[in-house]
Amino acid sequence: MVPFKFIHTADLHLDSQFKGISGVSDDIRSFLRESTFASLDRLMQLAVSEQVDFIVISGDVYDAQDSSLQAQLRFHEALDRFGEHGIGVYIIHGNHDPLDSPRMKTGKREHVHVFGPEFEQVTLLRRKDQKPAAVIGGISYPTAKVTENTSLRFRRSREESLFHIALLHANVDGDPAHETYSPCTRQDLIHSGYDYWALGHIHKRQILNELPYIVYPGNIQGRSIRETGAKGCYVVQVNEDGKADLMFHELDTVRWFQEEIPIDSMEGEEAFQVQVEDRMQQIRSECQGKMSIVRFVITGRGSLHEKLEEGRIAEELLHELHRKAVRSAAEPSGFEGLVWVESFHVRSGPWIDRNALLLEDSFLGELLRYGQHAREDEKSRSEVFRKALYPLMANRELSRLLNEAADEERNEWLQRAEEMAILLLSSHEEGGGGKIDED
Ligand SMILES: [Mn+2]
Repeated sequence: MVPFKFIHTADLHLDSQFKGISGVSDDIRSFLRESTFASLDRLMQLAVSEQVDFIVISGDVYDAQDSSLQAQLRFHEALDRFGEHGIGVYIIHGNHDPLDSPRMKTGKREHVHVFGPEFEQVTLLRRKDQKPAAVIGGISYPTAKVTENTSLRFRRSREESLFHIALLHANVDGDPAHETYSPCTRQDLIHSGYDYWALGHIHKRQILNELPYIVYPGNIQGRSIRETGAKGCYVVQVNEDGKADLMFHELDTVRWFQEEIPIDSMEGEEAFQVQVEDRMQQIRSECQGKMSIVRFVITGRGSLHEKLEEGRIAEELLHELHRKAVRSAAEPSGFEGLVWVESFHVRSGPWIDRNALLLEDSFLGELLRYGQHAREDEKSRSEVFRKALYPLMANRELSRLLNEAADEERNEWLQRAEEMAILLLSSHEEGGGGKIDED
């Protein structure tokens, strides 16, 4: 087998809108809008510096079916750059950019191959000597919703001795966090006889299997708080024995974080503020040269909870941090090391022994047991929600949003409601109900 090197990337989602983020200045907004393109530029530089033979893109090049003209032009520019360096590009389309959506045409480019809606295979030649190096099989989504297990169509070619790479945009083993398009199992892929499954669709980077390789490289730029951590692609080196070595490379220019701040042993507002600023400093040094966006989740139980619940501390601190961030973004190279606090989520509770309250023969004890049960039992949860949200359901938009909420989110609301009830009721009850003695 001739050794060769390639890049596996997927889910570029060019021109993502970053709709979930508010309060940013125009400068920051345009920096965010530019980030998917900046990651594409870094992908290009990486391909050139690593001297890869080719690159495979496993679907979702564009973010939306009606992708912008800008996204298309920037992608075509990147394709041309790959061509100038003799790097072949192999593309499948996914559920965000199926073949039937506008602007999907890549034009005539010798070095670019876009797979059609039917399974096909191409043999590829190594860049430096044009020796056959690998076979790539792939299928694009003809329309946005592919419910067939298309992985079963992959067959090894007659060029038995070559390394076989499969390009598929699919949900392997039914990841519930993503739409189950092109559903298949790990076993389906292992039995196919292919050496490397270059997958796309799930944005979380993961290697599901090593012999053969079954790989999600994740997206190249996180787009929301659900996509935290480093984002990038894999450089894959295949040696003479057909063994693959994977190396992850970061490509993101904006990185998302979710950080917990426990308040258990926190004395006052200043301690909270110091904790927040320390974390921001840590993130800044971890992400040099990048912008970061962080959501702080306040957890634990402590005396500070009551004030946090009231909202003023976090609101004022957020306002101040945003003011500083906007100011430093306006300076030259101001986005490097910029940390934008997306929000503070209060998930803490008052300084109270909840377990003791749960056992108590009181109204509050009863209420907590009721909440606990609703969180554990699906039937009673929907009953609680049906009754509690009834007045809001007449509003179409509200009822749509409420119905969309996942069980996890509903449980979080219940938990918040309980903490609020503890706060409101315990201060009016005789004896304070389960309050921890201060000593
Ligand atoms: Mn995607």
